[in-house]
Amino acid sequence: AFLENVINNPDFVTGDITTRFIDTTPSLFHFPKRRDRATRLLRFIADVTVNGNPEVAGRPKPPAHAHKPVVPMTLHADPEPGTKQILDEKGPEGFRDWMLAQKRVLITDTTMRDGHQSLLATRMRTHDMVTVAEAYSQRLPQLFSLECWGGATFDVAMRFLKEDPWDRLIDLREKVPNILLQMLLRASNAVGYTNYPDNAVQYFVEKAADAGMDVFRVFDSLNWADNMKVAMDAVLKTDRLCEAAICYTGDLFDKDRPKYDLDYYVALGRELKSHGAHILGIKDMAGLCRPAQIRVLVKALKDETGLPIHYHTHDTSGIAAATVLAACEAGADAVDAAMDSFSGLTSQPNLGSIVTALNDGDRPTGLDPATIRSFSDYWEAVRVHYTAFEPDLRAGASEVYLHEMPGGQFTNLKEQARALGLAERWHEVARMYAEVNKLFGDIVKVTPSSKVVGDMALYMVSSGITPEAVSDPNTDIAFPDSVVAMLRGDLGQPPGGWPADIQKKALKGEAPILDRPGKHLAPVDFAEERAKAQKAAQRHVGDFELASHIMYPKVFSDFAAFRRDYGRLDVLPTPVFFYGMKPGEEIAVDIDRGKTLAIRMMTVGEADEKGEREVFFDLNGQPRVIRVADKA
Ligand code: 3PY
Ligand code: ZN
Repeated sequence: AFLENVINNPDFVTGDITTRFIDTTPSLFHFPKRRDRATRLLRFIADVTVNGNPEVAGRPKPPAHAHKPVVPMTLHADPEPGTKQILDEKGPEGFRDWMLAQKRVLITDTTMRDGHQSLLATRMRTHDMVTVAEAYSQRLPQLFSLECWGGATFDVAMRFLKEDPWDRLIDLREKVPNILLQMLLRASNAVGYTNYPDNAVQYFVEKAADAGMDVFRVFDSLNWADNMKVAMDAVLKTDRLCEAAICYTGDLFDKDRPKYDLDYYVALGRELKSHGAHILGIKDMAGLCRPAQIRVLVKALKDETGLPIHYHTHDTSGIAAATVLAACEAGADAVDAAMDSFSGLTSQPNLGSIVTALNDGDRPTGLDPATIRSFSDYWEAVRVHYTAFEPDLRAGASEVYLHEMPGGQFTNLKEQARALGLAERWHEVARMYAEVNKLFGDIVKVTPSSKVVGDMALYMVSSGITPEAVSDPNTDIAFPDSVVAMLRGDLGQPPGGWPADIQKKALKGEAPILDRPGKHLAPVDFAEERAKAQKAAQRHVGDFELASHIMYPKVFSDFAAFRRDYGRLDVLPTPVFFYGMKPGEEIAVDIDRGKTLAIRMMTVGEADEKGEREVFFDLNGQPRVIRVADKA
């Protein structure tokens, strides 16, 4: 088929080809499909129905009352113009000034990114987001932004949800043309866990902007502004909004920890402004900032930089909403919250309640609490379908002030501890996490530095290693690889550098790097990488997918293979994706604009002598039979 395509291609026929012919002519790879989309989808449904989805194996099931989430009513009128139009009209600097001129507090809804990342192990599927997206554009055009992309969502989408994160962004953009879309970008770590070459970071940012991203919240896991510059410059080139975030750690007022005092944050804020930030984010990823601290911090950063301030926190402590309200009183321009049913605990504080409280004061948000509730009801019904990923967490905990774990890491680490047989010793792990932070010289802990601290804490608790043993130059320690890499300087430099003694011990004579890790990484050769990606995927790979391959080559090729077998799975309702269908159940699946499949599951046959079962469907009124191997 490939040769046939080549021979019949008009450019080939006329001789108008270059050596880049294959790269630039994706249609060569459009072979007559062996299986049509409907069949591939039926194969997936049949397989999950017979064998289950390994992602939820052995996990709690949704309760019987789980039902289809009801999308808040919309009129399908043209949506009102919102923040997206203001950015398009005024450009990023004009937008910055517009933000500063607003009296109202601007609200970011984090439900589609940090909300589920922090509560449901990042498992929310594109289907549940895109289904409600148009309603957002119609009913909530007053929102500042939807945080809906980046952070851990990028790899989890491919790895576990078998969907393309770029499809998510492109579809949300199409359905929400009026509200800013926001992402979390880990500076040189992009959406990964390690530094990437500079041109890989630049490419990623450029593609995200092409796909519709508006606000890039850029942070560095050690608050190292030098290491944020590459990503920030890339954002500035796109003419979208560069929100440079300062990660908040420790306690602004603790005289015994003077490293992270007000002068530190103000100096960092100034530096980020000098790098071109349009907005200054305060990224309180563990939710450590209390009302007294935030008042001082917001005021100082605003006075000293003149930039709009956007405050982000987590409710692990149980009192984050108080801090958000204090931030607003102190002059924060925008704040983050999660829809009520995705709020609290390690997620963001409650959007509906914060809006209601702010509307009592002199900076009302312009948002209507009743409308918010109808969206929260939708998300509440969505959440029930993800029962398998609900954390074992019932109450806020002031213990967060001791361990300082980010909200997005907390349940993850707890799960890892359980897997190591340390479930009963969780509080010990939490205390050890604090000890490891001290051993590393008191650092900012946020992806990926937080993961390194977690690795070390788990290693020490599970192997019975004390902090004293780690410090003792005469006791040999088998440091986890991630720890060695971080102390070598692979993630960059913390303020004041790494403590020399532990660094020396971990590196065993190897010389650390002291400058930007990106300087030591060879630039990506895009043509070469595209060829590799195409080989792995066995088809043409476009620019978005190339960016996925550059971030996560193995995850991408596994995903591409899955996609080859089953097609786009984000079209399926969540219960079907995780649990398959029951006999008699019928679903309508939109596989394309105006193309809907009516799928009814009829019955599942007995396993034959080869261990295969026939699964009977009715597809748009026609009987279809799919054979699947029963793996039980
Ligand atoms: C991430 O990097 O994914 C985070 O949420 C950090 O807070
Ligand atoms: Zn967060």
